Amino acid sequence: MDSLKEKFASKALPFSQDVKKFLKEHGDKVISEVTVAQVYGGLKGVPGMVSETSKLDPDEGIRFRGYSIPELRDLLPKAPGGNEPLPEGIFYLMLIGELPTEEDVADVSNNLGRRAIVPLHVFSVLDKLPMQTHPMTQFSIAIMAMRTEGVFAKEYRAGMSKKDYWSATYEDAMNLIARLPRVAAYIYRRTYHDGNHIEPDPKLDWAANFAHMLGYDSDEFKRLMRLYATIHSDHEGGNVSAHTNHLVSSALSDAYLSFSAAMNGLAGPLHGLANQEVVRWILKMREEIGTSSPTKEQIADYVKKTLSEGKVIPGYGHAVLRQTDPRYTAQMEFCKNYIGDKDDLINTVHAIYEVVPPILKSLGKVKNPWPNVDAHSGAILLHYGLKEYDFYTVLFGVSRSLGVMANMIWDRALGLPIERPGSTTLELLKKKVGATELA
Ligand code: CMX
Repeated sequence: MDSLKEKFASKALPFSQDVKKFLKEHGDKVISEVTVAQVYGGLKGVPGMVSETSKLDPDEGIRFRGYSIPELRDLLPKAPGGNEPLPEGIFYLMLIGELPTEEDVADVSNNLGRRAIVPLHVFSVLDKLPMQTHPMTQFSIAIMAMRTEGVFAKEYRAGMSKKDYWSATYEDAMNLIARLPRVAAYIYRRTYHDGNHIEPDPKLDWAANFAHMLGYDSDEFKRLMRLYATIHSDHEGGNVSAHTNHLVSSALSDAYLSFSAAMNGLAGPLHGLANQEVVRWILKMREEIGTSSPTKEQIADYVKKTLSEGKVIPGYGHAVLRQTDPRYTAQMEFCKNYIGDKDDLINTVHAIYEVVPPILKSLGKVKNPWPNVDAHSGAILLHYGLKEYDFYTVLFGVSRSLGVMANMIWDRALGLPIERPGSTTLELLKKKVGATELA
């Protein structure tokens, strides 16, 4: 057993006993009520699952095991000479529940490095797909193609005991996290660089190696990828990608089946695809207005036009957050440190931040007029030359694997059952609230 797995086992056993005891003593206590509007409104605010890796506060934003993003940028180990956290560190924190030391992070990095070989048939599958296949579709298919290596499915078939589910899931989760950067980089190079692929460099950390395989070898881009993966890794349990993984895996579907499903959810424009939509929207605005530096007045007019066409402003709003997303702020700070005010597109992103919230507020229905993570990420990628915005959600997906896989290992260790919420009908709801006269 590798040392990370051993450490997890030493944490998971007492924790699951704690959960059992808590459930026995308090399992019948009521913690929430559900309104009719919530039943029709995507169950927002209804606690329906447990996720220990991170918790989202509407005003303060995300905390990973209790630590905010600014705290983690300070506390998590960095690569030599770098000043952004290594994503291996946030994975360790989410999985083990403690801040890692430099050695812990090096151990995770080496562990992933040992597992990083992608079976050749995955590349053959990708090579068969039409070039116009969206990168997220390619990504989801490639994850499914990797399932031939699945440990959980093989051991389940061989009669694995329930108590070993977490162990087989750990193996699949780690293999998946290790291999996703190579698969994603392969998709990028085949789609946009004539199949001119770049071999991994085993001396690099997980995010830097990803940057390298994509073809972006500057220190700054490697730093960006470390920050990007860290801030995109998790956003508590109920967002579409995390929840999809949790739901699908509750049927004992393995990490490949569950994560591929999660990526199909991430590929929706109201979730992860918003990062490509933001850049598409800004480029279209620049084209229509005829300038690369639109004024605030021009931006305001374009925002109003977008709304009048019955569309949303991508990158703004959130189902839980009610303030500026700290993941947006972290990227703004990255720009301040490394890019300054010389990039027109990034300046426009910051101008949009001043223009959009008052307009969205004035509509009177938007619960959160502030920017989310996706409002910023694409512009920085474009600054470094990664201009193929259809690929951006794949970067989000690779990063998101850290959080959802940590959760999946925990779900198996806790032996969580199949998920099966109740559904209802309008007629039953009317009866329940005494509104039969409306029938
Ligand atoms: N632009 C225009 N209208 C918006 C809006 C926006 N950015 N955000 C919300 N609204 C509208 C909704 O469409 C809804 O309108 P209707 O009542 O006419 O249907 C109304 O305001 C109320 O919505 P809400 O309760 O404030 O928001 P939801 O929780 O339903 O949806 C989200 C949240 C993120 C889907 C929504 O804000 C949105 O569509 N934003 C733009 C897309 C985006 O940036 N998504 C990325 C989110 C982060 C991520 O997951 O990566």
